[in-house]
Amino acid sequence: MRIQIAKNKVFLKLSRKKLEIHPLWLRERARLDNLHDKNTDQRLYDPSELNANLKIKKASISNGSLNINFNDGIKFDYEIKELFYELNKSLPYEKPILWNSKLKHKPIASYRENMFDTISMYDLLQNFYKYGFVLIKNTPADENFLVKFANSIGTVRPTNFGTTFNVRSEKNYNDLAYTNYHISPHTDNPYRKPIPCIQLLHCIYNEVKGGFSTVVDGFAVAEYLKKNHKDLFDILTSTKVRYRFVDKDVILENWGKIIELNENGLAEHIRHSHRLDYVPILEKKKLEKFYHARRLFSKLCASKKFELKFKLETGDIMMFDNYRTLHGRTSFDPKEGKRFLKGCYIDHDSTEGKLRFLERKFNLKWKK
Ligand SMILES: O=C(O)CCC(=O)C(=O)O
Ligand SMILES: [Fe+2]
Repeated sequence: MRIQIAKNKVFLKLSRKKLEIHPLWLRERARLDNLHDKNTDQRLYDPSELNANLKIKKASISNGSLNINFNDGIKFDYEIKELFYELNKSLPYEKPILWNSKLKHKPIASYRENMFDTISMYDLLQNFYKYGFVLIKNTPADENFLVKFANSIGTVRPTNFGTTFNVRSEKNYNDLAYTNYHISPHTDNPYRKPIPCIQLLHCIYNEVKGGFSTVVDGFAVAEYLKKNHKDLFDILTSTKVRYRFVDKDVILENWGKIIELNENGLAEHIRHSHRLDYVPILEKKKLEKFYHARRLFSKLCASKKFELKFKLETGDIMMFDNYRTLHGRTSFDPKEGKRFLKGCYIDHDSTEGKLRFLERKFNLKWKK
């Protein structure tokens, strides 16, 4: 990337193309005190009201900054690196590393008091984005701790299950999570609008013999399907399924694909909850294929190849991306002892916002 100036025009030279930078693009990035609020850095004017024919009167480059003199009297020195930062990366985290049950080292962090604004938290969050989950060991096994932890990253998102929810075997339950049943890999709450992004489960007690936790990289399963069963992959990426939750107080419903792709054809959102999904009525042949695809998807998720199984211990927090990682648990016998997890949700802007904050605080850049 290079900046060139010719006849009061500014050009950005990239490896394969050269483009002229629009004067308005520069002008609306001029952060002068009378144009931007000091506390918030927000604009104090509407850039749509700038003169549409704004011109650059004079441009020069010195010591990594681009100095522009506009014909409306505004002068500004732009730090070139900062001005084009989105060309290098727009997200503060690395690309996902797809994994299966052979994953050698689970992403694990050890909790320390006051770790929230430290490099350890930055590493923890990078791991969360790389693997779609992270285990935090040695946290205080106190029922109120989870909210404190989650709110130190971002903001807890309450649902009709409450600010937090109690995962333990109950007599009166409105979700199978609150039983002792085996629950195969699923994503949580695909019936909500919006669907909770990140789930945290904090182990207070796990005294039973069973009650193992499972996690699966949904993006890895999607990739496997794409490579080996493209027709089945295609049906899961194109059929919208209805998800529904019912209890005595509310009926929640939302539609979506089991594998949702982004504009680059990569999986960006997995929805799978075999206990509350309803595919709409379709041609029998199409349903035949859909059922084949869903059967295989479920089977792969619960297979030795993809499913990671381990036991949460008192004081562990498992934090996972509910748009990527499926989770479940094996059944347990509540007579053997207590099994009690505290759960809550946060959104992706919590983790992303925290990463950007830590990046700014420590002047960090993830290695490409
Ligand atoms: O009991 C568990 O380990 C997980 C239960 C579950 O699926 C949930 O709380 O969302
Ligand atoms: Fe769940």
